[in-house]
Amino acid sequence: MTIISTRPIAGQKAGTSGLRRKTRDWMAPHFLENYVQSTINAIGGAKGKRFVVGGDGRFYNAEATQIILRMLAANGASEVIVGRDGLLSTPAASHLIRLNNTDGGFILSASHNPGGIDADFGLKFNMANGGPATETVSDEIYAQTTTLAEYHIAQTPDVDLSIVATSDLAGMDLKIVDPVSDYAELMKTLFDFNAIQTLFKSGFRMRFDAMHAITGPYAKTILQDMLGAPSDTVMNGTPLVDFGQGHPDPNPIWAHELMSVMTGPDAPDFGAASDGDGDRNMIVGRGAYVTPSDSLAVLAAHAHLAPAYAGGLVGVARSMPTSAAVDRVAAAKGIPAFETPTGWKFFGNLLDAGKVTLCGEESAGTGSDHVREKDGLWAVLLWLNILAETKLSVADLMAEHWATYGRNYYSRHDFEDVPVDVANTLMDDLRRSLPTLTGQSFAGLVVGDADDFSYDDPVDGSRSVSQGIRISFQGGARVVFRLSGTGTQGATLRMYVEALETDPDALHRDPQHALADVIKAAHEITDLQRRLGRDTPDVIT
Ligand code: VG1
Ligand code: CO
Repeated sequence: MTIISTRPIAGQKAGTSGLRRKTRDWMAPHFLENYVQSTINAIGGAKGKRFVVGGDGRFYNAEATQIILRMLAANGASEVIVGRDGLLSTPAASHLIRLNNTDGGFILSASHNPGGIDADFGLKFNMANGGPATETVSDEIYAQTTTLAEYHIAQTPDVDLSIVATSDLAGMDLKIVDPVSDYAELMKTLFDFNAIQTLFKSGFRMRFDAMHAITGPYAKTILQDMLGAPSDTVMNGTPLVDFGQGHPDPNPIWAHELMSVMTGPDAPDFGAASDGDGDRNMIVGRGAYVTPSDSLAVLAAHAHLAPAYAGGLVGVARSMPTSAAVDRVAAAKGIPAFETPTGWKFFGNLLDAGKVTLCGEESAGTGSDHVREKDGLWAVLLWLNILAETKLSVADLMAEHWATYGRNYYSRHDFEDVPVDVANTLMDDLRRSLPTLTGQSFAGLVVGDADDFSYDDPVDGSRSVSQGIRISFQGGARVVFRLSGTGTQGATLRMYVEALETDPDALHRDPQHALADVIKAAHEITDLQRRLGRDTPDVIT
């Protein structure tokens, strides 16, 4: 055991989901060690505590896992449960923390960000409830990084993590577990596996794009081995350290390989994709892409068809930029709908307090109270369970949903790699203009209300401010602006547009056309073209 002197490294402040930086930054002397020790200090030390460790398998996952294990041992942890080869999807890690009643877990992931030595790496700490560190704990971790003077590490050789076994690392119990099996067992308790098996037996075909990331082994085990889907169901199913040079973000742009299968001749009935760490999902039917906000609403409307949710939902929650489609379902069911800031850490308290069963975000994250993270494969299985019960196609299910609740046309436009000062000035100016926006007209739309979203947590009373600017127009349309908190280069401006349509003859339009006026108004309000020097987004979801 040695104590290494170190100095604070500037800027180790977590964003929306843990700390994400360029991989080479993490590989620089003391960078990872400082952050891990600061996390340990922030939670009052590791002595006698038990943790889960695992990551999405990206470049540096293996090396970083070894360092974290040696540091936990040197800080006196009594036991670490680690996924074989240092691998765990984010939802599987959340489940293992809860299943084993550990004190928390370290998840090595930069999620949907690309992987590789010249790409991104990340680390986040999850707490004993299995959920991401709250804002309060995240702030404490950051405070620790600014004063850190030393860290503890065991000087031991690398552990062989390739075999499921129990061993000892410098006095700490080390349990290497299969990354998939406990998670797969949990899924079996939530869904009607027989009904889904019957669906596949009847000739129902699906493609699951693991995008060369962590869900490959999970999807193969659950969909193909347990549920009997054909062996060509999972595509890009072998995790690679650079995700095959791809961008493991499940949206129509980055999952274009799946999209072309689903819109091509002889398309399967159902398509899905997941992200780098397995917590996101994209859902697409034959020729029918499902917007994540709509997916959340459909799941809320039909969750009772799956055994775990047969008793109904106690409530639902969505992040603020997510469309209000799920609110309409909640209203019809007479259950509460909560609106939180972006990021899963805000759902944890609501789930722990039993106020909500289902939650989701427009960025393709959906989850329930079965873990404390969003969960990609879980969402896919709930969809399959619903399709098995309703016997409807995805397109028909969507048509039925919109006919019942109306359609919240929705789209997110991302402007990436914007100079940080340009992005900040745009947001500051917008914020300053808020008091005068109401009543003004842009592209023919009159502003009804405009504010900078802040959230008062109904469980612990904490307040989070400046969580995105929302501007609603008379007639129900709205636009939201916020800056991404997961990027590692420049700023990403996210513009979220939404408009409710209830006219039965106008439910099947192209969202970009249906939203054209709102998009135009949003550009006018921010003077976007002049400020960014362009008006075409990099990514449209
Ligand atoms: C993005 C998404 C947000 C999500 C977060 C982490 O954050 O918008 O909804 O919770 O990523 O997801 P931001 O700050 O870039 O908008 V993951 O799957 O990247 O851990
Ligand atoms: Co993710």
